[in-house]
Amino acid sequence: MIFARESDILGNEFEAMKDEKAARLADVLGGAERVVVLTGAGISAESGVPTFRGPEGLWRQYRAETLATPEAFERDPALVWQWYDWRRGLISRVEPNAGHRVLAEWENMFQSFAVITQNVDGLHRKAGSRNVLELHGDIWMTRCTREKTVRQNLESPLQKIPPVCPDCGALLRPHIVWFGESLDPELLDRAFRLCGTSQVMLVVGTSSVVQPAATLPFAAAEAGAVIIEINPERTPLTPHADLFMQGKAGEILPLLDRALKAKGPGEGGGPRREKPSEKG
Ligand code: BJW
Repeated sequence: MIFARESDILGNEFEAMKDEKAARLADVLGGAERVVVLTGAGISAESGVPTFRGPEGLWRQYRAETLATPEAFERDPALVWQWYDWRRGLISRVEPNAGHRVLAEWENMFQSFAVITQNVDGLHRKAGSRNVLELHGDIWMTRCTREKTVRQNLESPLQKIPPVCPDCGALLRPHIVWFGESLDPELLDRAFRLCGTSQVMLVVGTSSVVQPAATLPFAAAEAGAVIIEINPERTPLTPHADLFMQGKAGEILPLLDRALKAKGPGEGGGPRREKPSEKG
């Protein structure tokens, strides 16, 4: 009994601490006009899409380097497509969660609001976000390996693996950025510009290890933005974040949303980046 009560108290204290942090974050956010969010696989975890590097990570079963490289595709396109076909099937059956929905709603609450995502699952757009930069591509798009034509392909499961171009018969590949490949330079440039002009940057559900996405929060911080990280685990970014909200995106973002709405409209002057009062 004593243990149960003690853990209750600890639980309540933890919740109170979270609420207090959420209120502080709402102050920061409420005063901002330009907000940018960087998301990773963690934001889709509560929708049922496995992350890459967590305990449930895809690459526990399938080695990343076996599947997500141009060399792997050259060696065995059917294997790589089987992996994507499986993921497309899984993604087609899931829905955006509360985290995606809050971010979609926030697009209407700030003068400038953008989501930069490393995810290829399309769940931000499905939740209603319109200003989304998909840095690593889109799992529903294919690219002809000969003509480079990019097309939407919603077929799931795929009739033919590996699929071929309807125009020229060459092999199609997923329109996704694999290891060792460059990101779309225009898109990346836009992402860096957004980070360089934002007052607040939220970094949600990413392990912050894959470049160049992992550099974006540093660019934002350099330009004076307040960096808020949301993740159940600490990451290489955590020591550099101004505020770290430890927890799941689908819980923390609605908590922040409630705190923001309880606070009412902000003055919009923009938060100032004091040298991190709290880290981690
Ligand atoms: C929750 C949660 C919940 C759980 N709520 N959170 C040496 C140094 C620097 C760079 C390099 C280097 N060697 C090579 C490179 C470059 C390489 C790189 O960064 N490698 C590192 C791994 C070292 N990068 C590239 O190759 C990029 N291209 C490039 O840089 O070109 C120039 C160049 C080339 C070569 C050498 C040098 C320069 C391209 C990167 C493309 C990444 N593509 C992938 C695969 C796409 C396949 C697909 O999706 O189908 O994109 S990799 C994979 O990682 C995927 C993801 O978008 C990306 C990021 O992962 P993410 O989103 O962070 O997921 P996880 O699983 O890692 O983390 C999930 C997080 O969520 C965890 O923190 C959890 O705690 C958390 N979480 N539940 C909130 N409920």
